[in-house]
Amino acid sequence: MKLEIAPRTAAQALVDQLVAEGVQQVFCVPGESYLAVLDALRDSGVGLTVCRQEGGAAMMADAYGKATGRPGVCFVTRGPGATNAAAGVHIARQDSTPMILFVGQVDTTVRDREAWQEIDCRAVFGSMTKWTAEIDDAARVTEYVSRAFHTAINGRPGPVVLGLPHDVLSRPTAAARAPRSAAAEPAPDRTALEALQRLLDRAQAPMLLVGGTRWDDEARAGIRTFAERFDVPVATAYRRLPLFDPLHPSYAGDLGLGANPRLVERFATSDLVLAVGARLDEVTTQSYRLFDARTEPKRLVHVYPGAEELGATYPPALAIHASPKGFANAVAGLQPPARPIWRQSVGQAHGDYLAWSETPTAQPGPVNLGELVVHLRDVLPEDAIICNGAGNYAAWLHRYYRFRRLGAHIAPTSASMGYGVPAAVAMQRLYPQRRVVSINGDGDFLMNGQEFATAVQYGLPIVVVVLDNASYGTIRMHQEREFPDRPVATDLVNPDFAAYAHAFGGFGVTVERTEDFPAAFAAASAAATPAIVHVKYDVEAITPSQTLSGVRKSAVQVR
Ligand SMILES: Cc1ncc(C[n+]2csc(CCOP(=O)(O)OP(=O)(O)O)c2C)c(N)n1
Repeated sequence: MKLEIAPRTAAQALVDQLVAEGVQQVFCVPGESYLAVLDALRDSGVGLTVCRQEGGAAMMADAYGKATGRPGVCFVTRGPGATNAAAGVHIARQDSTPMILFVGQVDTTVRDREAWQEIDCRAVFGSMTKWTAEIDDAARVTEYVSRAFHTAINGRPGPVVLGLPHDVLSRPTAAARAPRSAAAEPAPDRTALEALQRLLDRAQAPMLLVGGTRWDDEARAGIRTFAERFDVPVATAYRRLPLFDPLHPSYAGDLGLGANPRLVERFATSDLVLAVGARLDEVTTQSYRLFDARTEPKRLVHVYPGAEELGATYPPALAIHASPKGFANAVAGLQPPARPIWRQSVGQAHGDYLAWSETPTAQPGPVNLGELVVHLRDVLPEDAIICNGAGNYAAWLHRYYRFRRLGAHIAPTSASMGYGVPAAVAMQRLYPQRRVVSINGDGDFLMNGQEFATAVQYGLPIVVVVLDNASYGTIRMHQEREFPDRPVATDLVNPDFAAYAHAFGGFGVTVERTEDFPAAFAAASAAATPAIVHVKYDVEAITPSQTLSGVRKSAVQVR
């Protein structure tokens, strides 16, 4: 008997392919341009989070991609929706996050007339994505969606944008489901492993640097074993802290903004840097000063899953095209020297890290952000997820918090403000049982604070900490360095953030002294609703190691 299969529309085929790809949750702001997809999503079983601004929706998709390693999916309408979403696409690009942004587009019949809200997706997103296209033929919808998934997850992961012309979405299609995509795991070949063994045999002071995406527990454990067998100190790249357990005796710290000078010095004197998965971005390389591109590449081994990135920042002594997992499995066959001469440096490196991160520095004013972070470190469970955006406040978090599990920290390496609230919403949607904490500056928070309404709508008990110094503090710091005593455009007059939480239907509390934070945080955590802890602190406390007036004074002295 021949089975009659009712023809699906292109929109239904698209959603069916999302199901085939195992998508659990998509993020959107609705638009009349893609109603057929929304209708198909309604009964699909795929979770749907409706957001208040497309920038927030796209950041949620990025956070989903960071946490799961599978593409975060976001749907927005054309012109104004797509341009709002661009903020999240740029993050996914810089952060190597797999993500797919679907843009409801004008009818194919009116295209290129600059029809209402029409946007040229290829021109607008071309430089930010791995691939941008439009699906003009209903018969090929599955092919396009499947390719989008393969492109987003393979090599160096990143964002894909697919335009969905309105008229195509309602057309019938016979397109069959494609199999679920899986990323290829490139592994080093024998020649590369032999060359690496020779370099390790000759090394006097090797260092391991881990970063980038495409990590899972297996790859992380494999690299930990390698570090233990070779007794190599391990550092994490900027905002990739959870890639290595900070309390493991091989951990040496992170190469972020305001990195431990002793760690930077350790890299400067290392004769073999094995960078695994890290793109060697500007922050991690300490403004490209970690290596001298002309003289020092002989000490760099760059291991990266995307072949096109090898040699892109520095010409390495040895380039290995491998994913973290492919590399971690292969190096199990390498032999450490019988008695590595660098052994004692591991203990020193970990000691330097502990000394740097254990006890907060003294701060001006009644609130010490370091003490707040240490409190969170003490009370939060290991599987808590911390989300944040950008601002100097994050320096305390990076330095004093201890991210002990993969995925425990979700934050943009592109240092885009406004990320902490949407990311927390996405994480709590994905992991209802885990504690999710969003840490924000005051400027940072209001860039996407509207997504607090999304948290209320879905009953997500996220705890949002707003660190309010009434300033775009980071920029004020740079101002004092470059134009001392001439602040401009950096003072902020803020709302009462606790009242903001109440107005949205959440819980809110204000803190003005370090000693009041534990009770306020506990009350916020106990609330059945999303909560905001509004912390007011002195802008003088501008970094863990410098005051604002100290920055100004040094700048004046230099002049
Ligand atoms: C979307 C975006 N816009 C602008 C910037 C530039 N920028 C970096 S930090 C910063 C100020 C952050 O202020 P706040 O959130 O209050 O944190 P603070 O620096 O005071 O700790 C700005 C404007 C950015 N990184 N991202």
